[in-house]
Amino acid sequence: MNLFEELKWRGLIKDVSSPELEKKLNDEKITFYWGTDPTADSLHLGHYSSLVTAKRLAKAGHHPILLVGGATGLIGDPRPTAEREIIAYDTVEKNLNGIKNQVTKIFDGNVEVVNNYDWTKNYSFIDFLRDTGKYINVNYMLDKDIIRRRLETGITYAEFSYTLLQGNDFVHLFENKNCVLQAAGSDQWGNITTGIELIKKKLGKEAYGFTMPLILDKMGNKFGKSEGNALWLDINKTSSYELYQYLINTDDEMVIHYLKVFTFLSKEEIEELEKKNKEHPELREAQTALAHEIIKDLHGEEEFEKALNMSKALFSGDVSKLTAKDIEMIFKDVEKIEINSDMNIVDMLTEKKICSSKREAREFVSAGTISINGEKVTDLDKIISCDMTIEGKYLIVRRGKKKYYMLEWK
Ligand code: 485
Repeated sequence: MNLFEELKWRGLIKDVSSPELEKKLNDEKITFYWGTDPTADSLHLGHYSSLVTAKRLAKAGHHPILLVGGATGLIGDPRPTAEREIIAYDTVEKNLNGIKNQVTKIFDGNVEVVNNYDWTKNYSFIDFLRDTGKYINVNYMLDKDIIRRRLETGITYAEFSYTLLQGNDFVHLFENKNCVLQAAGSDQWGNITTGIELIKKKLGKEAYGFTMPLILDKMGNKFGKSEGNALWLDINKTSSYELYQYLINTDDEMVIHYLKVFTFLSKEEIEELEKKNKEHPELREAQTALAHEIIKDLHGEEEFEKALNMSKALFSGDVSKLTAKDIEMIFKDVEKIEINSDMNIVDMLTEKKICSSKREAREFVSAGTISINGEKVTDLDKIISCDMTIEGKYLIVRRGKKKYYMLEWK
């Protein structure tokens, strides 16, 4: 498979500006860019598909440029739904540095990072209107999907102009870096074509663009959100354990598609996993491979091992080897129940509402379905005390196979 065939096989091609792009990607070494606006100090899993695709092009010998939108981030790319909140200058700058470091790390330094603020900050309004605005017809802008969708609810002049800023970036990179291609998610098609149009009209030259389909989950929601929250690429914002949990729970119907998009596993390896998942879906080998590849590529092999061990510990109930830090991570979203004095097991289970009555608590304990920090408690007279806690802090109570409660000693 050549590069373009591979991109197609992986489901990474939605719109292409010209059929010539295929030959360019297969036979030449070109410079390409993709951009992101610093709306947060980290990218999230939704951005990761673009990053991996950029890495694929880079591996094939093309030169990657990541543009961080120090200028465009101050304006805001129109969303189909509503106007964006304006972001303060210093927040944009702080976010920008976070993203720059993150991407540089993911590319092992093999990426050129540029900031469009550098060539936009001194672009005077008059010059902008004469040298950029004059080339683009408003009718052409109104015809763009996102703009059209916003006309009913309203769009400010600032957001309306956004596409010209992004178009100007492409012109700048084309002229100064010989960058002939812009890639992005499919929502960026309108902005990419503005750039191509400007390059054609201003410079009389041809530039190229392609977009990737939006990655959705089985329900048609954007991939990479867990209960409405983004899964961040910054390990301090989203732990490997959380990433692992999200990825290991991928639907069988989606997992092969995600393996193609998000990993560097070969066609043969992915087809093998597809076969395995068909024969033994319960082993979740494809899901494990997905979690392994993404976590390893993002945070290193060790982080994957750690996440795997935490999950195993929870599954088997043997949480005794976990540290207080591990526990905080795993039970991040679980309500902490306070305990501050020694208590009999039955009283504790009832008072902390782990069991609904003393009778139920006694039954559970006698039946051996209650364990504390991985150890079964069957003695009805057992006293729960501070010296049982993990690092003087936590008691993990397990009821049955699946129910976990986190007690914090205060
Ligand atoms: O010259 C450019 C200036 C800004 C941008 C691109 C080129 C950013 C772009 N307008 C944008 O908003 N991108 C999104 C972002 O930053 O979150 C997302 C896209 C997604 C994918 C991803 O960036 O919505 O499709 O391209 C990398």
